[in-house]
Amino acid sequence: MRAVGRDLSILSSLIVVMVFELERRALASSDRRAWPVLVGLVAGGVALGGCVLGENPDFDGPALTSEDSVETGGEADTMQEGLTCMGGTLDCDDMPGCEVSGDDPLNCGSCGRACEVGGTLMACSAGECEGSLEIVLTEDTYAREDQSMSNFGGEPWLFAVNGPSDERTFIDLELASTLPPGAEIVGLELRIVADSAMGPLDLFEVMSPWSEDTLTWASMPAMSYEFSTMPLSQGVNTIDLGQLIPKWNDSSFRGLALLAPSGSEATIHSSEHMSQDGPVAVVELRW
Ligand SMILES: [Ca+2]
Ligand SMILES: [Ca+2]
Repeated sequence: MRAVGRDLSILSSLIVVMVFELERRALASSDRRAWPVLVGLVAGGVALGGCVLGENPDFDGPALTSEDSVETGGEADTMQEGLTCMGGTLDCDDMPGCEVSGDDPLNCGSCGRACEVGGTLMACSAGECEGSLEIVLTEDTYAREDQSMSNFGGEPWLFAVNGPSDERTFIDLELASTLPPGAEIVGLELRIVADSAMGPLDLFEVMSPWSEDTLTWASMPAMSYEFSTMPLSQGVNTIDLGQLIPKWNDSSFRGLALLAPSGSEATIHSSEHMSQDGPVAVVELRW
């Protein structure tokens, strides 16, 4: 295209020279036969001039073509020409043109950057991956006051009871191993299934390490203040934990404790329950 543009430029220049020469002769000789030729050459020169490909003064490379402009929304593509794709589009192959759209989940923000987590392809918007992920929480147990040395980490239920003998549920929110590197958590919910529920539950942050295999009433981890109270009903319950999102950079944060206030009690499916509907974290991500 560069050669064609140069040839057209030379042809255009020749026509201009011829026009000036004929104009000079016509004016000098008053030869009327020269006027139609003159008018034709002027028209041809203008027409050819409109087709001559212009050079970009900011760009030391070949002229842009109208085809390039249409394809890329105003700018020609291709890195070898030193130009960038516009509107979030990307040039990911060897062919001219920015062929990848700005919301391609296989090339999100850069070529080959896929919005994939655990085999699931998420959405891409304006160069950022985003989507919702359900993470099964496998570390859960409860502690029972009247059996203070017993561990219940392998049982199919979690209990929260306020009575003569209290019971407290612990659920770890360990998400880091599942999240893509650099992912920002923008939404967080806990989903649990209750076989029975009477009254609300109080939510506490757990602030020291624990394991479902060893936790007992006598060795309960440290808990912070009660940060929320959730209503609970029989069946599926979803609790907004958005206020815990800043805790993900806090290394002392070790999950949730569910305590029953006076008069409340709940029976919840654990991760060991045979119906496989134990606690789940629903995480809204962006990265
Ligand atoms: Ca391309
Ligand atoms: Ca468990």
